[in-house]
Formats: sequence, structure tokens, C-alpha cells
Amino acid sequence: MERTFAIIKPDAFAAGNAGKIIARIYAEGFKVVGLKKLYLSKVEAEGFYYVHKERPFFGELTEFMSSGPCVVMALEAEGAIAKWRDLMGATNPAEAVEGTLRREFGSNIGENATHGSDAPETAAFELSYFFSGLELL
Ligand code: 3AN
Repeated sequence: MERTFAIIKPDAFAAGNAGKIIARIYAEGFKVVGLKKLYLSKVEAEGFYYVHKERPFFGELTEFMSSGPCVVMALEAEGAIAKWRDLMGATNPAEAVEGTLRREFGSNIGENATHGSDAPETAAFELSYFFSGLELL
């Protein structure tokens, strides 16, 4: 079994889509090992996205991620990292396949409803950034 880290971003939470996204997560066969609602500060969002700090959209991205509450989750499944990225769809909702979460709930490349770890090393960092071991029993 593999674990990945997921976020229901502030756009999807504010639009009232968290429940539908979580229902979809269960329907696709993930086990929800950790789940909490947070309202990130700018500094907390910057720490999470530090790998993107040189990217031109870093300011916009961290501003958006700290603009309202979000839901962070630890998801478990066989091949959870790839499985969750498949369910999310492409970064740009306009390019995401029909039936994916970003296609259904995303607005644009920045406000794209969900986040998911892209590799085992990033999943380990991201899970530990938001959850202690005790929270994932
Ligand atoms: P993904 O989340 O699909 O792995 P990345 O790693 O390319 O996508 O981008 C990291 C985050 O930065 C994404 N959540 C995305 O919303 C945001 N992002 C990517 N490109 C842009 C852009 N051109 N303008 C604003 N935000 C962006």
C-alpha cells in the first residue's frame, strides 16, 4: 500500500465542493488515513511550495493557497500517488480529461481545485509537513 498527500484547495472549498470531492475519493477506492481543515498562512504556504520558489507564479500560488480554508488529506491505495494524480487530471483544468476532478471543479491553472504529490519523496515531505505519525494511525 502506498500513501499520498492531497489538498482540496481554497477555490474548491469555498465553492462548497469538498464533500463531492471526498465522496469521489471513497468511490475510487482510496482509504482516507488523515483529514483536516486548515487555513494556511502565507509563510506556511511558502514552506509547503518551497520547491517552486524560483517560479514566476510563486507569489500568486502562495497568495491563493493562503486565501481561504483548505482540506489536507493523507490517502492510501495501491499506487496511490499515480492513482490520485490520474483522478485529479492535468494541472490546467482546460486540458484535463472529462471526469477528472480538475476538469469538473477547477477554474484555471492556478485555481485548479486539488493538489497531489508527484513522487514518493514529495509525498513523504508533504505528508510530514501536515501530519504527525500519531495523526495517521
Ligand atoms: P501539479 O500540481 O499538477 O503537480 P505543478 O507542480 O506544475 O502542477 O504546479 C504546482 C502548482 O502551481 C499547481 N498546483 C498549480 O496550480 C500552480 N501553477 C502551475 N503553473 C501555474 C501558473 N502558470 N500560474 C499560476 N499557478 C500555477
